[in-house]
Amino acid sequence: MNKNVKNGLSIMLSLILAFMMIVPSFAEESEPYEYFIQPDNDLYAAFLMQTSPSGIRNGEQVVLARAALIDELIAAGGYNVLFGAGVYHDGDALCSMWSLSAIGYDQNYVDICRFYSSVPYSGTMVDPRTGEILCFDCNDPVYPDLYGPLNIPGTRTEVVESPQEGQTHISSVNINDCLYMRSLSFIGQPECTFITAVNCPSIERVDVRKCDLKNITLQPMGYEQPLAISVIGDGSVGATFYRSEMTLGVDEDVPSIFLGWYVNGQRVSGLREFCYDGDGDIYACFAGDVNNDGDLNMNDAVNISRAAIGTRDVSADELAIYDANANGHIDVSDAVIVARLGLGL
Ligand SMILES: [Ca+2]
Ligand SMILES: [Ca+2]
Repeated sequence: MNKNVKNGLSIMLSLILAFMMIVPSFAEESEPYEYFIQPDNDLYAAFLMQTSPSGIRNGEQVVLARAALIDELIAAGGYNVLFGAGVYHDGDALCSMWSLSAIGYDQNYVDICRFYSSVPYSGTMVDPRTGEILCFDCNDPVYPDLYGPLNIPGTRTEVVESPQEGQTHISSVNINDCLYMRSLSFIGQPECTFITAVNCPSIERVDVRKCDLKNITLQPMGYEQPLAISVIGDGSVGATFYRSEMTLGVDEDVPSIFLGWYVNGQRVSGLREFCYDGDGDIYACFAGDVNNDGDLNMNDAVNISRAAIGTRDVSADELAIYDANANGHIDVSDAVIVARLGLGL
């Protein structure tokens, strides 16, 4: 081959190689920068963008809570607040609340989903005995109010830590298909009605209580099928799980009439708290067994139907037992709920 042709080919090859090496880096730069692996990035960003009824985004709530503490420290005087540490724009997926880990180079994920941020600062004090000036470092937490559902299914997250009791207006929690999740805790959030943690084979600890939970679906370590816990009538439930032991409970501040736990229309326990090792559907009933015979069946459904059409008198005290969907009145849909439970549907 002609030497000039060879040289030409070599130069072309070099140029192609150089181009191939450069193009991916251009491509990377042209993509929007994502700090977390997917789907974590999009799901946590979406949570931070949710707003309160007054239009404040969750990300802003974090920044406002931090700013309030910083103002307080400045007003008190004598403290050096380390501004900037962990403060990010609310629209960013990166937020000072989350605890982060990395897998490989630049593959960040939220390992602990927690609901507080913190403000680092330093100060000085005088030792009362020696008069010596001592320096100290502090890191005070702030607990922002947060709104809307927490939907993080399929993420790499390993732990969900509970907010402080009464801290948030979070309405539901979905951590389905979180294969690395080890622990879920969610306690005392009064707006939260629904928690689902299906296909979470690594979960060895669950503690969900004292919310307003109407439905809890769990499939933690060792469960081949999910366990679905639902409320009938006006009440709320909780569940705790550690390794193989599942305990179901009725929240304390619910009305005093608790009929019991029902499976396929039959009462399996009348205790407010009890250990349960089954899966499938179980119902915490505050309503339904209107003839008080321990079962939910067509007899109850017929009695509720009669009350709904006015051919059976129901006193004000009895209303709660008939009102299966807890909407404040008796109608045919209450009868349908009880009939379906009685038939195991
Ligand atoms: Ca009955
Ligand atoms: Ca009703």
